[in-house]
Amino acid sequence: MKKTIVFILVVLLSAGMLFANGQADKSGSKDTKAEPAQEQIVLRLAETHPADYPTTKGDYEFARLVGERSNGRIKIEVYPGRQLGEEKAVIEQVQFGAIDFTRVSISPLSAFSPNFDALQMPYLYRNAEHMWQVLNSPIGDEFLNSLEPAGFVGLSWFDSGARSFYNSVHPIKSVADLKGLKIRVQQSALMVGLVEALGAVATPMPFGEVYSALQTGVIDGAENNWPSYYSTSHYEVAKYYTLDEHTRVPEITIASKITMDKLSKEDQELIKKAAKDSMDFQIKAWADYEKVAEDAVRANGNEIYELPDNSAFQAAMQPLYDKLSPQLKEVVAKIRAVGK
Ligand code: GTR
Repeated sequence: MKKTIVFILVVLLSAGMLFANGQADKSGSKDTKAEPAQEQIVLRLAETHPADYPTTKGDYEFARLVGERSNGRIKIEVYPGRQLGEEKAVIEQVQFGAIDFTRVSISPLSAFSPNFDALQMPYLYRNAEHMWQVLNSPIGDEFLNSLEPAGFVGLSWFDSGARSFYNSVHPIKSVADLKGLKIRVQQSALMVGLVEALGAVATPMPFGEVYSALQTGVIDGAENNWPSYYSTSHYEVAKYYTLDEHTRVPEITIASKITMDKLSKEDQELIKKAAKDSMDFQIKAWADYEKVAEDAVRANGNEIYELPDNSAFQAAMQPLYDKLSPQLKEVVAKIRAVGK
């Protein structure tokens, strides 16, 4: 009896295998003879952060969704850790189609599309929720679409928390404490103006050069969110961190317009949707890592100063608002009105 069952099982299993092989052969011959397989499209995405950083995790999720929804026909290769260059140089390459996608901070992007300054003004948002209300409103989409004349297709937003100052000289407890400090900023005119408005000396510099500049004393400090302060190890060489939260600067994923124009309308839509659908994943990864970073920096014994009141910082930055063009002033007013 047992033997008979085993025999039947073996027969069934081999039949199953034959069937599976048959299927493979069938689809194989279908691909190669009747209808040639569609060619795989391989696209590259540049990311400044390392592979385990939350924005990079968001990039991988975007790539995964595109791969899954196109049945592997469109492959997005993510290059983390500045392998394809520093942000400004990467944006230039995306502009002329040498790199297909990048995830960047909107600060360096504003050199290519100056309206983006309106989205990263100091103390613009009441809190994180307000920023997300804006980005998820038609205003957010208008910003994404506004990149086309500069040669980009804006795809999606990622979280980047709030940026604050850190330095290796002394705790910053008031605007006066910033006076004369050499502070690294992203390659953005607005960020230069922001640091100068506080009486410090702005030093624009690519992200990857900041650690050694801090270590060798070329600069006294920089500004960033918890995850970047931690993941870059800047916290090891600049131990004073003041939570002034001067800006919330959204991260953005952009595509080269040259790349997108070569794709079918359906593929363009698939990519746009996948990018938007990767946002929740990144926002969750961000929240998790922000906590990990803060805990690690505090455990390291860094001196963290929580400003009881940031009104003096806010007042010092008013000249930046006064300098905005009438159009951007209007956009700022629209942003402020969201959720009120
Ligand atoms: C980070 C941001 C990076 C880069 C960096 C910088 O917060 O995620 O894309 O812009 O700041 O300060 O250069």
